[in-house]
Amino acid sequence: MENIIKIITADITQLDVECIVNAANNSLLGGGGVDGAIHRAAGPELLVECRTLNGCKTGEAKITKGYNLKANYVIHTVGPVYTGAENDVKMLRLCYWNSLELAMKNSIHSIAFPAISTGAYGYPLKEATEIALSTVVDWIETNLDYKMKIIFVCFSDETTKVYNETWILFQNIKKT
Ligand code: AR6
Repeated sequence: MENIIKIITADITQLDVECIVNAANNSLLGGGGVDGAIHRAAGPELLVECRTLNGCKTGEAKITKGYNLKANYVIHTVGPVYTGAENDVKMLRLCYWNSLELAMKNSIHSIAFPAISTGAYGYPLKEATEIALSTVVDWIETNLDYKMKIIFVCFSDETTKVYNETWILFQNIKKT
């Protein structure tokens, strides 16, 4: 599992992978945070294509080209605005799951995720990280015949620390 999943500190817009995931909003017409950074780096054509998609429901995912990005594709997914309700978990899980399904459907074999919902949408980082890691591991185990390299891109050392700690914890739980 270690060579399939990687945790790094980076700006997701600079990555040389087939596909990066955008933590977007329901309009898919851009915003702040990682969404704003992706639109700036991809250039205005990304917004033109996004306008044709008729938005995106929370937990769902839609794909566009990457334009000026090194990545060929952007998968836009919409995380939940954190409320503390049980449905948040379900929605955040769906973001990772549906992004991976869509990537596979498009024959993509490398994908980079930001920490969806943990910025403007207020999801507590530790909880969101547990959901991100467990969902991706479940997906890999469900699709063992499909080769997918998954990179978790943390935007700060603090986030990376939480991801690494959660990953170690997770490995220990799996072993017992
Ligand atoms: N590379 C990687 N991660 C980043 C980058 C980057 N360039 N920039 C920020 N992050 P957020 P959300 C991290 O707020 O919580 C937008 O306005 C950031 O540090 O981007 O899902 C949308 O349009 C945090 O850990 O997304 C929506 O309205 C993580 O990305 C709303 O924000 C997510 O933070 C979505 O909120």
